[in-house]
Amino acid sequence: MSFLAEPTVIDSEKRDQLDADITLHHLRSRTDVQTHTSWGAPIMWDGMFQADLYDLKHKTDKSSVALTVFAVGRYLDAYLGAFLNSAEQHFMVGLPVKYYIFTDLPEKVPSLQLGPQRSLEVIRVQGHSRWQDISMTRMKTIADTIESDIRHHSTHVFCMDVDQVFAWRFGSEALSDSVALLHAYYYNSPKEMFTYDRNPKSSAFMVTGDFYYHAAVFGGSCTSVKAIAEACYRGSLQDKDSGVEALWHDESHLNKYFWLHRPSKVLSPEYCWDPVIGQRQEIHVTRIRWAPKQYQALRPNV
Ligand code: 5GW
Ligand code: MN
Repeated sequence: MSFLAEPTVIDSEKRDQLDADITLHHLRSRTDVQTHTSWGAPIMWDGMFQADLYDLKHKTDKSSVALTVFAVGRYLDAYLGAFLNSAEQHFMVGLPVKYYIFTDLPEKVPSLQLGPQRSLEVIRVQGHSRWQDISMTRMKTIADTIESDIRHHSTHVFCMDVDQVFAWRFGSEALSDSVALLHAYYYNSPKEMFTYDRNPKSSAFMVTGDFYYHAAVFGGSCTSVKAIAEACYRGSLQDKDSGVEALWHDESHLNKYFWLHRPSKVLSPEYCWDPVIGQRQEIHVTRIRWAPKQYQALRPNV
């Protein structure tokens, strides 16, 4: 209808200008690191983007973000409070955010003072005695929840491990159709070092790839993340039938998926850094930090 046409035109012009500004900024920046993949996806490093331009773009686009996290068994007490409190400070501030907490202990989810336009939903899941089974059903749970709930509330989804803490802006510059994270231990390594699944019997089997991605953070549009989660779940089901299990479980399947369907945006290891590695010249900020591992104390016997 004609009375709608005019504002739409202005909006799309504004949006094109914003996209142009954002791209221009990318071109000017960082010469010490790789800022684009061979297929043209940006690799996000501090200094190569202007945060307020992304925020303006995503507010104009009415982007909203779901954050899914599993806190099963002892991981809840150990990590969830610090994860959520720090997410309130740093994750997608200024955009609507909905947390989805999957746990076998809903009554133990810490209460939290949420900022405006931020909400939290707790969803009960079964605790399995074998982590491999939790891990496998995690992808199915994510896909099912995107279909039944998330896609009605949010335009984008991030899926994260709980054993980490936000320490700096993790903002709208991280949003894209499909988003993968460079693993802090492999972003600098020669490809031969990547720990892909090398078992030809596994559906996650691969020989070469682009990068080694870390499964602790991935995301994208609802449609893309649902497809990612479904493919990983299918892969692990197929492996179960073949009597094998991928070397790094979800992470192996995720790496296979992103090899076949390359991500539209890649996050530098700033977005999930292990402080144990120490100082590196190219790491100017650490946006998420791994919490210290406490495998002995926290994991069920596997
Ligand atoms: C993980 C490994 C062995 C046994 C149990 C678990 C486990 C993982 C668990 O008992 N409870 C749980 O909530 N998780 C979820 O899976 C957490 O969100 C956790 O961050 C994620 C991946 O497991 P991590 O963090 O132990 O795996 P790594 O690869 O980061 O060491
Ligand atoms: Mn973890």
